[in-house]
Amino acid sequence: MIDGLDYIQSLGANTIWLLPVFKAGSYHGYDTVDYYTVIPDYGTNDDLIRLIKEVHQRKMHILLDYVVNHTSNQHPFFKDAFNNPASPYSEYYVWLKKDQTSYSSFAGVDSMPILNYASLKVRKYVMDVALHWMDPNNDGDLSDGIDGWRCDVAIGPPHDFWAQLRAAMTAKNPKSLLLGELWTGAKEISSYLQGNEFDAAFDFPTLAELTKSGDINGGGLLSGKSPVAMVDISLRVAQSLYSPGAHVGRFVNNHDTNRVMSAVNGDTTRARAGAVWLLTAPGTPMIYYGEEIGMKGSKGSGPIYDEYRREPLDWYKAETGPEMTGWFKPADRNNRPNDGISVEEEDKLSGSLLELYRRLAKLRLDNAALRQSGYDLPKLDSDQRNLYVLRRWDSDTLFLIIINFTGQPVSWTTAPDLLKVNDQVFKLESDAPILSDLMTSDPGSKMTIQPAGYAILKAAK
Ligand SMILES: [Ca+2]
Ligand SMILES: [Ca+2]
Repeated sequence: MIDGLDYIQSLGANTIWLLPVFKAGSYHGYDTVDYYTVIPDYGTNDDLIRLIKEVHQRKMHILLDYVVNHTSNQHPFFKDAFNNPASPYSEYYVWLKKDQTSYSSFAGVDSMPILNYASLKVRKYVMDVALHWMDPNNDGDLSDGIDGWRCDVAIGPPHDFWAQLRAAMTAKNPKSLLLGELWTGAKEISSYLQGNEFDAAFDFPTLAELTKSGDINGGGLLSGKSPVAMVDISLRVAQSLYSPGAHVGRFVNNHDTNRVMSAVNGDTTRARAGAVWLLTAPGTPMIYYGEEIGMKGSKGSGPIYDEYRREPLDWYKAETGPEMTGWFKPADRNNRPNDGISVEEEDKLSGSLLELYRRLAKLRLDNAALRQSGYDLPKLDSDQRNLYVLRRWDSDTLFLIIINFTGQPVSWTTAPDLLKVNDQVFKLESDAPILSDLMTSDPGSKMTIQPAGYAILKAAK
């Protein structure tokens, strides 16, 4: 990880979210056995602390994944309490039988018993772990501590617990971030973003409009299968419901969904359009490792499922090399050696997907108008209504991001109204886009945008 920080920074990222790193029962780590010890395959606790310090030296941030809804059934508390009503840890879990042989578990999976948040001891335990990793040697110097938590299954524990945890984290480090995996509807997500619980949440409802199903490829706006209006509505709902200070994570895939390159059935032009959507979107873009080089990954049909969407980052042309893990390499995996998809093959390659991610990230970092700023989805004339058009602006600059997710070419002329925001009037610096793909310019500032084509226009005062 430390050796990979240059690469991560080359994507414009300033924050790293690590999937679970604590000792667990399964390869994925979402069934914790020991919240105080790093998985030996990944390294030692000291290695993690070294990583945190290296990240901080670069003025970056690091979030760890916190599995708080449940533990592993191999966690010592559960092992002690199972079939043992006299155990001091009985109140930590939710028993369905008096003899404590039957219990509530996450998604009905026996290996993940749900923690009992009615217990004050559970709350204290979970908060102690959270605060520990924010300053592991407890000397008040936070440089060895993480910058926040991404909480798994955050709709599990009750609201008042999150408020309690947020308050405890603020007391320790007011700048720390509490990010929830609130995989639910916009209204319910907003109930956690009122200011005293989560600071940040992922926009799952918009993801659902972009790809329809995380498990089935070829659906949603990115594949040109659903109307742009659905994403428009989803972004508007988020804008109106979520408190203005909330950080809204935007993404086109994660470790629980098919990878975006597979979601668009391997159509590189559509993956590129998805990258433009992501890295110009309002909120905070999240890149799931490997999407930036176009790795594929679709849920398996059993008995192995998610591993296919979690293949190791393909660093090398040969799919093997120094420091690259090879923990999952079945014959029917989604990624191959010499398939043109690896960091090594794309790193210096003009026109690669990786290059596009870096260009878009740089554009975002270089322009405040593309980050925390005003945005809207303007109303368009009927012949252009099928285009995705986003405006982003600050006091100096206005960007128009135009993406054609449909299967037909669409022509575009910038209507003068689109260059007016409230009382401000902007002027296009040039009729030519600053970044585009699959687009032709005709005389008289008319453009034709092909399917999966896009254009980013920049205007100034
Ligand atoms: Ca410290
Ligand atoms: Ca490859």
